[in-house]
Amino acid sequence: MSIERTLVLIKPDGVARNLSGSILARIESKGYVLAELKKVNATRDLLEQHYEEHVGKPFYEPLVEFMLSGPVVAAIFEGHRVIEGFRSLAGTTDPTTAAPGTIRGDFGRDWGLAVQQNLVHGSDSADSAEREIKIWFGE
Ligand code: DAT
Ligand code: MG
Repeated sequence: MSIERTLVLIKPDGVARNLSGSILARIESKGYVLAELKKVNATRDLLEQHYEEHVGKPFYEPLVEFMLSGPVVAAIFEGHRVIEGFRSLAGTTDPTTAAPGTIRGDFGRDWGLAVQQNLVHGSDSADSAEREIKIWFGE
């Protein structure tokens, strides 16, 4: 099996709450390898590409606005089965019910907003990872 790569984003809530180091440490502690890392002020154009699959959903516009509200940390992590491994570390989408021990479960909660501020994004398949890495890091 070949080594996989996944795109990880620390969303504006994670960066604003000074959790970037703690989140990256969990991923590294699991054994995945940090291949690329940068802090980015995302543009609407970039986010429209990134969240293409969610266009038209009720949370889409609040999601894009949230992702524009502050800097994001973008990273590429590598390792066998890192795509599913990171999704497991992140926990389920809703931070209120994400399992304790996960990033979203331990650091996240509901803030009463229209969008779930859940600290991190991780690619959900090999195709998404390839597409998203191109969007955030280029070829
Ligand atoms: P995930 O980030 O777990 O892959 P997703 O791709 O379905 O989840 O959705 C992208 C983001 O949109 C998610 O991280 C938070 C937000 N979101 C998803 N479903 C939502 C909902 N029902 N209400 C509010 N925000 C939502
Ligand atoms: Mg997703």
